[in-house]
Amino acid sequence: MNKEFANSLKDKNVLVCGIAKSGISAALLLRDYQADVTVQDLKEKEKADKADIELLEENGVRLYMGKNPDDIIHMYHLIVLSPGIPTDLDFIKKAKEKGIEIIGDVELAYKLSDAPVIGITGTNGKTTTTTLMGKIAEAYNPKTKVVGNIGIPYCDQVPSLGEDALAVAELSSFQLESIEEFKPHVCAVLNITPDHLNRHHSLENYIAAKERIFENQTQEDFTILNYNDEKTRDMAKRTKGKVIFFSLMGKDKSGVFSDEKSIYINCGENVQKLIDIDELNILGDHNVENAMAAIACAHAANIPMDTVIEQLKAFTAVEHRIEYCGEVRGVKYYNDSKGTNPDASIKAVTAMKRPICLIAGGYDKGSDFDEWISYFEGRVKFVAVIGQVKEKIVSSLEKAGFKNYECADTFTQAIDLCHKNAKEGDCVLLSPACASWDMFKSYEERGNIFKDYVKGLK
Ligand code: UMA
Repeated sequence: MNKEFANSLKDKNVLVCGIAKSGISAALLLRDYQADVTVQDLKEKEKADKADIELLEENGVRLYMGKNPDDIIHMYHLIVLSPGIPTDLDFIKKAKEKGIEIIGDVELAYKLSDAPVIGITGTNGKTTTTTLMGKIAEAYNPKTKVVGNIGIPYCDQVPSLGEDALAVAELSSFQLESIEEFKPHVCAVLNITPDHLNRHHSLENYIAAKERIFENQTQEDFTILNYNDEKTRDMAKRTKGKVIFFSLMGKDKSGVFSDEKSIYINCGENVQKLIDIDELNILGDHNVENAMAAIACAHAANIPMDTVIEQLKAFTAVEHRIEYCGEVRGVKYYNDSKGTNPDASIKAVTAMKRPICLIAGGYDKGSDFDEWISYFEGRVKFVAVIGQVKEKIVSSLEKAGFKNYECADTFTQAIDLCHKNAKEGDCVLLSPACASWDMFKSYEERGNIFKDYVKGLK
């Protein structure tokens, strides 16, 4: 804990931006330290969740709603940003010029807690790896808390994060963009492919945000990197932490690596076989990588390999990530609502063992869809296209000569189209390659609606 920071909060004027999960959690934590807190949100008070507003008001939090806080920022000494607030907004630039401290919710939680952190980032696989790592860590230390982008605000768990606890944090580029002192003892960068380019403006900026995960590490700390991904391999040159690589089909047999059959570790002088790949209950090469990343993190955190192996064998798919939802008339249905970018969706498309009727589209994050479509041949037989990005996907499909698609006006209409086009032995896969924010609150909501609808088809 940064005691000086904690002590400075009493009666300090703090502005928290964003009144959703992270902002509410940060505001309440700041109230515990007797800060004078205002929360701000672009949405009007009438449109906000009533219970949220009541909770904040009961706790003495002031509200500023319906616009950006440009007119009031001069009143604050500290601004705490929710992850969804773009850091290049005018009021943030203005606040920086005035020398006002600006941090994100992850930095706030880190400053106010004592537990060591295992931090996991990357474009894809974060949620699966974090969940698996959480199970492994919890089996070793019951005081483990899983936090972050996974849907549990870090600030929520601060009261339980004493010295003897352990935080396993899923971290997005949005969250890492606004850290200061945040220093995970162990961190992993799983892979990098273009994502969130509308927020970060360039791939370089996106990578720079991700790399901040090891910015404060020293030689006492560990950086786990994917050897097969050129961009993460290159990060080894820039971290001060001790590097452990993980590698699918690792040729040099060092770090954590696999061959066709098994996963091994070699972090000393000898190679130890840990588990056969067919003993894992998660599908696809990308999940072998996720398992290897968690093994490397566990090794760095001194967790015995027996515990790791036991948890690896028990672990099953994470909700919304190539989640099997059942069979209707010989057609299998899979929910991969967490496939929110082209690369994640490629992982799902290539993991399927049957011809695919695919539901794709959603909020436009500035992604390019050409490479994603190049994986369709011999795999995807029909696409139902939805959402704000519809026209962009259609033009990529046409360019690739893929004709068997239809556009749908609603999400359930897209499911119906796939249901109609699928034959016995096929599968229907929701793996949109896009965020959900144009039609849904979150990818969880999209995935749950899909699962409920599929139940109805049965
Ligand atoms: N808002 C403004 N001004 C703006 C933008 C947003 O006032 O310019 C307001 C919105 O009106 C809304 C609030 O900010 O009321 C939303 O804040 P938020 O987007 O930070 O939402 P939270 O519910 O706090 O969720 C955030 C993460 N969301 C994002 O990063 C977009 C959640 O990640 C995370 O689980 C949660 O904190 C807890 O840590 C979700 C996500 O989609 C899963 N992440 C992206 C991803 O994985 O690709 C990065």
